[in-house]
Amino acid sequence: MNGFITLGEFIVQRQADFPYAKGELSRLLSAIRLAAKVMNSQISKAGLVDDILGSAGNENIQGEEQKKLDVYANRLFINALKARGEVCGIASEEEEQSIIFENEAGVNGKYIVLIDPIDGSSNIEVNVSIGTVFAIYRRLSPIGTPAVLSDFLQAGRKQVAAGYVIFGSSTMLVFTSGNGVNGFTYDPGIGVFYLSHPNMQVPNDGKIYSVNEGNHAYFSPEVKAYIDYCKAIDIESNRPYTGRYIGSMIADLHRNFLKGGIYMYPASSKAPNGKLRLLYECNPMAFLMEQAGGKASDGRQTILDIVPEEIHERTPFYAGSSDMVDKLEEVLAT
Ligand code: P6P
Repeated sequence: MNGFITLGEFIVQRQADFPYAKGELSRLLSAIRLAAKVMNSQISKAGLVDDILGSAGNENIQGEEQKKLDVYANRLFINALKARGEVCGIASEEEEQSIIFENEAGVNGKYIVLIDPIDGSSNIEVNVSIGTVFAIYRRLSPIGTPAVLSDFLQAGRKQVAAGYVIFGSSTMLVFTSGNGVNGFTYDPGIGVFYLSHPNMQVPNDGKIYSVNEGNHAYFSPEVKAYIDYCKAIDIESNRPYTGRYIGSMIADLHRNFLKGGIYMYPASSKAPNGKLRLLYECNPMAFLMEQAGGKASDGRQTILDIVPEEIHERTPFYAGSSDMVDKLEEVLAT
């Protein structure tokens, strides 16, 4: 373990890394840390507590069945962030409209948070890793006024921090504030996140590709060509690659951070803009990827340069080892 540095100590030590922050950003991250601990406690006994398993009986804005865990996690993270008073507004996958905090602390909050409270929530029923993804921006509108839509629709390049919590064989919080990526593993016996993966770097190349091949018939010829490339025999370029698709983006991407590889959720005739949401899934993961030496693309351009037009917009998404994303873009351009 790297010298038993806790997440809290790390934030204090690296306070200077947080642009313009005089402790606000660290208080924001501590709210996420607290919510992650509560989530860990609930998820680790999911089979025993029936108030977080199964359907919530309604659909979210995406038209997807909302799980009880989605609803639980959404309220938990929103309440934890609101209580810290640094946030003027939150956009969540589970909320049709963005949430604007109009109390005194809210209108004076300097930060906007976009969050997918639980990505891959249906996996909890089969004990597969799930996770939370968040992106943090400084507001554009004047402090002292309620946040407005343009505060939320900033390009990913403007993020001041981003991260994810993966609830897997262990619970980890991985985040960046623009100075590299660091991973912290949770010790539930002590209730502390310890620095376990300092300065995470994505291998430039890899042997693993992740895509739902059940959608193959709906992919474009170019996407099919890249998948065929991954499966073709070529000893010199280490192919065929290994196929791994967990059905949980965070778990697939976490593996890419550590072992290299490419995760793909392409556009298809079924999903012309892909499935994943730009603001609170793709942008934070793209920021982390680039900070760790990887790449994230929509197939033509880097994800972080896309200027959003609406909160819940989707984008095709390819992320992982830079050489693999480069090759994908080359094949898609043919
Ligand atoms: P499909 C989970 O719903 C998610 O957003 C990602 O975590 C995951 O990679 C993908 O969708 C799975 O979608 O269509 O392959 O089942």
